[in-house]
Amino acid sequence: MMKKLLALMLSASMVAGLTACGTTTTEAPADGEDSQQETPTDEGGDDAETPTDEGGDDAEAPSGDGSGKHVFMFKSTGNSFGDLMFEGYEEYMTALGYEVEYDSPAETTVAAQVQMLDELITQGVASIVISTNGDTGYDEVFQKAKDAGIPIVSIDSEASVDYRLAHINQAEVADIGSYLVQAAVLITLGIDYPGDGKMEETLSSELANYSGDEIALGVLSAGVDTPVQNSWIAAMEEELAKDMYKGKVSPNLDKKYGNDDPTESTTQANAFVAENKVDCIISPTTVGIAAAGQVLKSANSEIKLTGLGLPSEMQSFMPMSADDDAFASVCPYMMLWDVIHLGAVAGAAIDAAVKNGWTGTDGETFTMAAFRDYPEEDYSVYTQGDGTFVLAGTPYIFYKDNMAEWVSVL
Ligand code: RAM
Repeated sequence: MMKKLLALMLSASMVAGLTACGTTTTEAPADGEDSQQETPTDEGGDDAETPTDEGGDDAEAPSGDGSGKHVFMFKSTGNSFGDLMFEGYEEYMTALGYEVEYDSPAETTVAAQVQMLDELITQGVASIVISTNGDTGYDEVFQKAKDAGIPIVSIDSEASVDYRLAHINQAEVADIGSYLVQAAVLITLGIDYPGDGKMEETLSSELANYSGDEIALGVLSAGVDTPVQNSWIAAMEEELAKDMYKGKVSPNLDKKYGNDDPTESTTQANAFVAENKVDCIISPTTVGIAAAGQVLKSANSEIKLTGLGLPSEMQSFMPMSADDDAFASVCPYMMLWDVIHLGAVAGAAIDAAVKNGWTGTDGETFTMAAFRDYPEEDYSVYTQGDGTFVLAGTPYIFYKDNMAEWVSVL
């Protein structure tokens, strides 16, 4: 089940990495050599060249001309992660001639998103891509969209399976949970990133010889109800239930919630420092990890940090060169995925829905045109639990060997 974690180098190796990591749900491109492919912009808006014309197998007749406003809604404004997803979505969609709009509420709440959605649906938008703030509370407004024939695709944080066509999954939830715990324990043990695919085996042999105090991990999350962070925390708890951790690492995560707000996240990170009960904080949110980085650095704390972060926001808290001592920084290594590409995949799904009748049903496929360094690729819909998903990528590890390359990208 475990997919490979990649310490990713830019351009050619990005394509090669994705090819190597093709999964049963995402078809790998036929060949990986075409790292210089142009973005959809360069193909022009000519219908004959759009990915939709290559068709999914069971695509129906085009359901519309795609005119109107295509909305991308993140959890709230002021979050670079959302901005970067929108950057990818916008670039992909505008290259195909669509009109797009970035609409996110100021507050990271369900109510704020619902109110904004209601207004947009009344205006008659053409489609919605959304990262939600909660599991419940959207039924009425999503039903209104459904009645109006407005397709909904969720990204980053899931929307209800009853109303979305599919969820664009950044990477496997179980993998993210496992990697974060493994990284946090390795970091607590003072072990540098051991290399792609080597975290679990390194950890298992290190823990077998470990006889020190039980290691305690903290989590600085986003909102208490945020679907995506909660799914990752559940996956972390499953990882901690594995035999290799028994008696060595506490199965109980000390959880605090900063609500994806820099000030609240700083308060919660300060609480970790004041309580001084955990060895390492895992922050599965770009807002939380950056706030914790600042707090731990300023306090000169012995508590270490890992999680999901944007290289551009973490450069003061991470090693920036292969010669650096990773443990001189509060966060020796961390993870994320290509957020810009993720947003573009949502654009390709919307394009397929609008032009080609793609409904996000199990087994359906859509073709995404070449985008930046990524060659043209087919994405297949798969089912997990009650819902359908499209897998956009693989988690990447950011560490001293590649941080300098990535700070200007993500
Ligand atoms: C934050 C958001 C988002 C999450 C990323 C990693 O910016 O909470 O939901 O996926 O971090």
